[in-house]
Amino acid sequence: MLVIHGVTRSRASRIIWLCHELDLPFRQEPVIQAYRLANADARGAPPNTRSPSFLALSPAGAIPVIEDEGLVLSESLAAVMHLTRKHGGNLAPADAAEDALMLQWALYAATSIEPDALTIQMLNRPAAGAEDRALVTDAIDRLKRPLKVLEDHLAAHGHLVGGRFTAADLMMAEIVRYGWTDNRLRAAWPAVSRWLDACQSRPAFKTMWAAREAEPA
Ligand SMILES: N[C@@H](CCC(=O)N[C@@H](CS)C(=O)NCC(=O)O)C(=O)O
Repeated sequence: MLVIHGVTRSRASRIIWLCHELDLPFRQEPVIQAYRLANADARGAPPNTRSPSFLALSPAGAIPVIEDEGLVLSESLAAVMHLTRKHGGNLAPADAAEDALMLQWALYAATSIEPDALTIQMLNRPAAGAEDRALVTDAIDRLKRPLKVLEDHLAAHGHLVGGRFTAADLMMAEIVRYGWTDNRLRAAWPAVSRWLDACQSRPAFKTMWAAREAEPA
């Protein structure tokens, strides 16, 4: 059976959402981010990204990691593409061109959107000081260019690839979600907001989200 190493409050959420979309059984090993623990190296600490057993599996020391029939794979988007291609169906690329487009959108999300979207999620707190608020505003400004690309594409096509919900939408939605914790983005990009709401109304997303919410913050 597929094993997913990583708590749901991590980028493992992408893979877990996909598994629910595909009705794919999996076992989850709840490895937690070391930085979330007071002492990750203490005897008796829960399995975490600095645990020797986890580092033996994945020297990069980051979750998620999957084990699939002997294949050990890190990088959440690689795992989503691998499982999508392997199990097929409507979320998978129908041909080489769709495969290339899905990869294009995944890489665009990871390189042009994720770093600033994460900054927004991590620093946008009610108690944020002036410095953090300025960093969030800078991140919102930098996102204008890639979000305009996304807005125009979604306004014209409704989805990223093939006129239907695919793994490309799933990967992008999980990255855009980080930024949408700031209402300025929701107000500025209506087509992206409508598309994100539709992605998050899918039963498979809701199943993943319920599991995520059940974990300690
Ligand atoms: N690009 C990687 C990023 C992995 C990553 O940074 N994971 C975070 C959690 S979402 C992590 O494990 N952080 C803990 C650490 O680096 O110790 C992916 O998409 O899988």
